[in-house]
Amino acid sequence: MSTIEKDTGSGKRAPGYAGYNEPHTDLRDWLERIERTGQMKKIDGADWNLEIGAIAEMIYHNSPENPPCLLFDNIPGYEEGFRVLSGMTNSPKRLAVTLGLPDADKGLDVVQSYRDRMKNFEPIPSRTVTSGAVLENIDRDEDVDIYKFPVPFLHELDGGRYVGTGDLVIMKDPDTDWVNIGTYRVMIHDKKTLGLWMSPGKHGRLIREKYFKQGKPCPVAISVGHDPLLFLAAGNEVNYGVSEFAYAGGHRGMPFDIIESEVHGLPIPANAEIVIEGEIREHDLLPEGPFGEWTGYYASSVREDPVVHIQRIYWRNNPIITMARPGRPPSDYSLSKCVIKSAMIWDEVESAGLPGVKGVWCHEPGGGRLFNVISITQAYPGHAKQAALLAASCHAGNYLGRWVIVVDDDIDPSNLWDVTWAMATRCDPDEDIDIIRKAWSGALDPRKRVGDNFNSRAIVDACRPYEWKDEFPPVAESSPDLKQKTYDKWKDLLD
Ligand SMILES: Cc1cc2nc3c(=O)[nH]c(=O)nc-3n(C[C@H](O)[C@H](O)[C@H](O)COP(=O)(O)O)c2cc1C
Ligand SMILES: [Mn+2]
Repeated sequence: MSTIEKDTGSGKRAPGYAGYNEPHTDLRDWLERIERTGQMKKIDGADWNLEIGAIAEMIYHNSPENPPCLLFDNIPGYEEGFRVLSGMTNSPKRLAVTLGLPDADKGLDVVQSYRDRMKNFEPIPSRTVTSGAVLENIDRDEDVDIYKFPVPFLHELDGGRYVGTGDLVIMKDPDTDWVNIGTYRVMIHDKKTLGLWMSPGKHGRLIREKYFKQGKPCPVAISVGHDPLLFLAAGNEVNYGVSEFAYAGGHRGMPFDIIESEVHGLPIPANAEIVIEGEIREHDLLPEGPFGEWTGYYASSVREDPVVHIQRIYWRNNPIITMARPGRPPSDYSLSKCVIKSAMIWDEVESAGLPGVKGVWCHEPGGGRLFNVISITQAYPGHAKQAALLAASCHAGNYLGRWVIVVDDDIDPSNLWDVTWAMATRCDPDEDIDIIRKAWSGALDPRKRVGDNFNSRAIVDACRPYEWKDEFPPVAESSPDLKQKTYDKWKDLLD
């Protein structure tokens, strides 16, 4: 195992948490580092049928500041070593390790250092190699049996076992060869057939539509166990046309190694744990869902969806499924979602020219999408509205949003006390709330009926009105100076 290593001199990475200056090589190396920091809990003997899901839910609902990740082993009915990992990136400390950022106690610390990195960020394309641990075992055609792996049945009302939750769905655009990776849920229909649900507008769905239009099946590779850094890139909105491999490589400071898959030549991570390769055929349909989702509901109806026919399964010895169990928040990835989402929105609004951003936070009760707050130092008339509109409509903030709230820079956007106080006192609903109609939503929106993929957005200006902000009543709170003096005198009482 690596110990404290010298800086690679790339200049791109801050010294990572726990003394590592070099990126982890794969999920196993990452797990060793996490274990060393006391951030992992091993659980033996939990059943794939509902127990793994309920344990993860109950641990993450307790929501300590820095919860551990959970490594399930000795799953009844499966060989020792066939494991499931939950909550891989769901703490500020593990996010710091994963991204190679300085140690962090709070989500907003990670947002800040991610933001700093993005100022000089360059994507690094993947590198093709010919060997890697993922090739240790290859099941072909008739030997394929997805039930070989301890796939959890996660929530009581689910329509099946979901092998893909914290997954990477890898596809190639037939026109440009752009490789997209998205995290989309994957349900087992039978040992060789899977359901794959991609909401309209998601890049994987757009790519699938191109193949279908050309009358061709859509090739797909699905990694269901891998480096958590790839999961962070795949599960959040990287811009159209940018490969998530390159985006994750940019954060890593070096390329990800990929191997071309046997049947379709798709790039699969060389050190992935389990990768499924197959094709989606337009007219082979089976009912997909329901599935307990991140909004906290079983919102999408059961639909007939094109299935994935599995042609290969590549897997490492003693493979690990990386699971991300959605459900009523907090879930085993909701904090991670909020942090990355906040950082991406911050980056995008600044790239679009917005000055004066002090912080962005996408709150966990809104699953990192439905209740987002941006704080700014107001500098000109209309600045707050510009911030709200950009945060609501940039790529990272657009899909299935609901509330965007702009606050002044004395308000901590991650503190719901602060935010509700600002909404309660600085916002006049008639003057300060606008509604955007017919925005991008989807089947998971619990407030919309089946088939209605639009929703509306409330744009809330909870800043002091710019035109009379200097006359706004002063805040009734002791000054920092008075607080300091009082503290110095009354230290024993106040500590
Ligand atoms: C754990 C997890 C599960 C997700 N499941 C789905 C899903 O089933 N379908 C979907 O359309 N998006 C899902 N998403 C959201 C997409 O991964 C996200 O929008 C991502 O940007 C999609 O990649 P794309 O932008 O390349 O389309 C999920 C995200 C996470 C983190
Ligand atoms: Mn994409």
